[in-house]
Amino acid sequence: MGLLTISVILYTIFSSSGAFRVPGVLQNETKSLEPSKGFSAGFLENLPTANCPNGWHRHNSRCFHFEGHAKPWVDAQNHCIHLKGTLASIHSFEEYQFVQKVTGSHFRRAWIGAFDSVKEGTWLWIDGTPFDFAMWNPGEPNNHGKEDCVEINHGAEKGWNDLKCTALLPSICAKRLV
Ligand SMILES: [Ca+2]
Ligand SMILES: [Ca+2]
Repeated sequence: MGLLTISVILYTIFSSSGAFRVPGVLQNETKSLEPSKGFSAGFLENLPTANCPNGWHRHNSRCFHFEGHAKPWVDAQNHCIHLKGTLASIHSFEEYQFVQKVTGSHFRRAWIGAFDSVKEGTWLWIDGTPFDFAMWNPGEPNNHGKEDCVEINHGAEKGWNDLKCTALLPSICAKRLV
């Protein structure tokens, strides 16, 4: 038996046993198969992710992340800071449609980064960008019993509602690409 024949046999044995697979490649494969918090993975997979961290979705120059665990607004913001972002600001209808998709196929209610707790009726974004767009539901914002934080996907219209900041909701984080 020639050396070449032995090499071919050995290669066949090892490659079929997976011994030639690089550990790094295996890890990446595992990551890409991981559903995002086990929630609407198939739907979210269709959103672009280029240059964003795992679990974040790309839109223009920002990455967006859906946090499924319900929290008060301030805890949601702190969680976003921990992930090196902030609660998301939204500046156009097209951007809102993208953010709705990030919440999954059921368009779950979620906190975004708008608040009027500094001055009632004056809305600000926590990321410091101008408050130049809103998608309020009819009759909102109504500050009903003191509501200073904003949720999306509210009611049948799936628009925005001001809500008590202590309510427990999922949230949307965003960060700029560097
Ligand atoms: Ca208010
Ligand atoms: Ca309200």
